[in-house]
Amino acid sequence: AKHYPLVIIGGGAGGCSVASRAARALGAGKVAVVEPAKNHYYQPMWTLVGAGIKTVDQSAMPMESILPKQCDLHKYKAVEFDPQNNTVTLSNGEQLAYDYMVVGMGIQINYDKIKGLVEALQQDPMVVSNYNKDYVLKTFPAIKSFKGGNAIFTFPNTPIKCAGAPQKIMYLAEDYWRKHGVRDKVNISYNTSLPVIFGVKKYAARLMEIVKKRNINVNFRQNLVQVDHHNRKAVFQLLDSEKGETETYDYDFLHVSPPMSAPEPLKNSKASMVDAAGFLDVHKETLQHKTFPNIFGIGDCTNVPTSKTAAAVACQNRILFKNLQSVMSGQAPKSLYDGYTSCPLITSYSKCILAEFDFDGQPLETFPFDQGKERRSMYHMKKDCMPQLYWSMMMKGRWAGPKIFRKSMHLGMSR
Ligand code: FAD
Ligand code: UQ1
Repeated sequence: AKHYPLVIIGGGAGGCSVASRAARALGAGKVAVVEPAKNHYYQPMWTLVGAGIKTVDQSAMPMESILPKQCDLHKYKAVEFDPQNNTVTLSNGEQLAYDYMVVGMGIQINYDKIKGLVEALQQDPMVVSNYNKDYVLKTFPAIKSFKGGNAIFTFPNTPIKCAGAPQKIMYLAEDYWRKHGVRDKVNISYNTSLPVIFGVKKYAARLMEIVKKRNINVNFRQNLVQVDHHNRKAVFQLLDSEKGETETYDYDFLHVSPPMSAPEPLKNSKASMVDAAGFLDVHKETLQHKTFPNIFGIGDCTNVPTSKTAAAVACQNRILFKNLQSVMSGQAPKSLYDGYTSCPLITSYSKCILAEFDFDGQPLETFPFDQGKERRSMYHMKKDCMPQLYWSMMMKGRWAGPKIFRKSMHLGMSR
């Protein structure tokens, strides 16, 4: 097995930002990145792609061009972990040995868990989904060509990345239909597995006002289980029904947020590597593995109990790397993560609520005004500033989240 001081699994938001910091500190040939994908995608842009505001090409960069040159890129999947022997096996059969490993494999998307969905996504132009680089291309044409009827937006019965995304596209579509004279003919439903519209009280209250004002039906505890695109019917399991009842809706437009799970290679790994659900089992504050001190985890593939976002990864990458350096030099990890995460809840083609909060669901807002209000400034921040910040700072290992701004804008009075 080829040996590296540091092996990083995944070249996404977490893997790439950590790789950049590590390459700078350790130099050439010391860091391996295992990543099969041709492109790195800035997925937060896909909401805007679905609304026709950006193109998928704007969200993509060739993997080679974005990962630091000093890293060795292995263009294969990690398929098997052996943390007792500090090795990982790749899909070409090769093994890599490591002193330290960072796992940032993201979360797995499972469209195939919903009966009939893959066929519907492939064959029905009105069944769309922003959670995939190909299906997101269908969203705006469907919104544009929609002439009325039932429009349904779903939220699955699993943890997902960017818990706001299933409803952001709904607000954008609603705004589009209103501006183009079809809103009167559209009946909009948000069918969510959750018992609330959003996990943080402050923002949930504002969103409930918005859905009421804009005449959107919210159906709680309903989970999409089947799509019959021939008859344009969508079947939802009623999660609070003891008899396992379902409700069938006719749809004319359907945006699906798919069920997700821990990545297969983690789920299949030896028990001590992951928690019961298959997510990498790390300390939520230090991001160090609970059983294997030479392993760290970042982003969507870990069991850190916060909302899975790129904004969370922004904070985590610096904390992780500082702790990795401490452990490498024989010290205890000292840098602690507070759970910071953020969800820019776009509510129209010109407005956004910038939700920011911590492990306890307490708002942790950067700007010195109420971010629970819909604002044009926050829309432009999301649309124009964030992509820049992501590509030119975060991917270079030079962005650790907005904490420094939060502190200065609140005159040092914020956490
Ligand atoms: P990813 O960035 O997904 O990277 C994981 C990488 O691991 C991928 O490159 C993948 O190819 C690779 N990989 C997978 N399996 C293997 C394997 N077996 N071996 C090796 N490599 C592997 N976040 C926000 O902050 N704000 C938003 O507004 C926002 N909106 C979103 C909207 C949508 C539609 C989507 C889909 C996501 C959104 N997110 C948003 C979430 C954000 O994109 C993720 O939380 C973030 O990318 C997580 O980073 P990560 O490194 O954990 O995973
Ligand atoms: C952020 O840092 C980040 O990572 C680059 C995001 O991902 C796209 C975000 O959506 C947000 C909101 C932040 C937080 C940054 C500021 C300036 C509030």
